[in-house]
Amino acid sequence: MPPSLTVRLVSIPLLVPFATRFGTERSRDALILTYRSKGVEAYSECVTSAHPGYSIEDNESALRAIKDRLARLLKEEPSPREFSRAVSRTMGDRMAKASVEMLLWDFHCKLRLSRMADALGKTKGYAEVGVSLGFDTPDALVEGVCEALDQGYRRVKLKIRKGQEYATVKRVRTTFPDAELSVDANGDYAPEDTETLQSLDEFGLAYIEEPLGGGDLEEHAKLAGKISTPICLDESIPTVESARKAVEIGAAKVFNIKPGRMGGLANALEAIAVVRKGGGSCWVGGMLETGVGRAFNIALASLEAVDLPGDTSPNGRYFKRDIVRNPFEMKGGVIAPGRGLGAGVEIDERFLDACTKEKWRIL
Ligand code: OSB
Ligand code: MG
Repeated sequence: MPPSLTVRLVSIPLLVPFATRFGTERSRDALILTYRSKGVEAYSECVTSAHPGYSIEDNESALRAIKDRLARLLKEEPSPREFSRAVSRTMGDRMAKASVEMLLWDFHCKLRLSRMADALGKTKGYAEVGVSLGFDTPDALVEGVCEALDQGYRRVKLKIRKGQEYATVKRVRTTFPDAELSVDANGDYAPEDTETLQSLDEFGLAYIEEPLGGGDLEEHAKLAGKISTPICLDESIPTVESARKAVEIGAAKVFNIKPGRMGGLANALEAIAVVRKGGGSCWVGGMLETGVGRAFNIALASLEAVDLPGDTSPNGRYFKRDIVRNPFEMKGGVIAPGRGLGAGVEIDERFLDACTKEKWRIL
């Protein structure tokens, strides 16, 4: 059989809505890629969603990039690193590129009978897990944090927005004086808001993620000199070069590494190496992925070089039912990466079909 590439748009309801600065997600609407060749079935997920917000990319732009420009590169079955180099000559579509790159990791690992976590580097054999809580009422947040701590999560991250940050964090910190807490602003603040951000210094947060909008590394470096809470970057480090610059100028001490945001796992690995060499810390973030994308994040998060708990919750936190037959389980705040070949995902074909809104045969 000749190689084939299928892309599906799936929609899976979230157990609870996830509210951020970019809006409220009630379902995970994802592109799932399937590649079949040489007796192997490989899978990946594009981290885009139905609407731009976190990124300028969305499912439509990613689908077009895959169809019109990226799929044809699969014909040579390049290694993920060869693919990554080839697509680095063009700008943009980093999430779309990442989805094809991760498909190639899964494919080549399965061909070579290796596991993703081992192929990526030295794995600890487990990923430390934290959780990201969306906007909610103060009472609901306190309940959410309590539940997360009981479940063993090693860090709880609260989404914050301008005007509500102080009261929110104060309430949670007062209730949980010893919890490992962080906040994520998704760029809701400007340099003029420095005093507001300074007001959070009293809460002993592990870090504040993406405080300033616009992705300006110089402004983050200036802010880092004015607040005692360490800065963590997410949206403003879409490339290895931006991560390198952020390390060099002291824009952040902590780095949220998302392979989907950075154009793939090869770039994510390079960014992790740059960060650690420069004395920074890193963890692996998430984008509410289905079990497919989650498996890649967890494999990466299990590497020795990743030194902080990431946003890699078990599937069951987000989905009543997922499109995989082997969801991750968290024990003692850690998750073991997939044991199967490649990313180790076993697809629940029937549920995948039931969740599929549209399907395109691309190769
Ligand atoms: O900023 O880390 C973010 C979800 C969607 C888009 C951006 C972010 C997030 C999260 C959720 O914080 C992380 C997760 O997948 O659990
Ligand atoms: Mg973030």
